[in-house]
Amino acid sequence: MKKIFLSMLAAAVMTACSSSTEESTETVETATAEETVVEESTEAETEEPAEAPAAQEVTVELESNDMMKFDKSEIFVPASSKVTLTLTHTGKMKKEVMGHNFVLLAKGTSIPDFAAKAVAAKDNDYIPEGDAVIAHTSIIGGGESTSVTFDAPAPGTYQFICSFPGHYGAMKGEFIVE
Ligand SMILES: [Cu+2]
Repeated sequence: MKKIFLSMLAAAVMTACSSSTEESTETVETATAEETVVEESTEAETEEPAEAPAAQEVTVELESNDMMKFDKSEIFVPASSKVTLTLTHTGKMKKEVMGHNFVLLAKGTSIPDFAAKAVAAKDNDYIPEGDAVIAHTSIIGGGESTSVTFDAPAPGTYQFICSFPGHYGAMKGEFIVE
């Protein structure tokens, strides 16, 4: 059974990499050792034809829920990287009631002051005007997800919150660029 699955994987890899038979063979050999390697190799090889990006691209998955919680209190990214953060709301409640966003605050921003201004910015996804925000997503409700891509700020420790009214006390964490 496992052999059949691996051959199917191998076939998929061969199809994906029809440009190079040698590379495909290598990937298949690795696959017998560890199946997860196959996925990574396939991704890496399908991305090869594209131009090499100047900045390292990293993806961050952040979950939120009906319990008013993020699933991470610390997020680490490398310096000078391009970050794509995907926020998912795993709950069921509507965004008007239990909406969440991800807001990365500039250094030196007072969270309570920012949150107080955010309450008045409902029409702008609870993002008040000004330069206190490095990046943010829109507000989402249960079952939804949203992404934002931004350049990592200078190395250091930053704070992120959900700026939905009343949420920042429970929904906050550190965003660390290293
Ligand atoms: Cu929230």
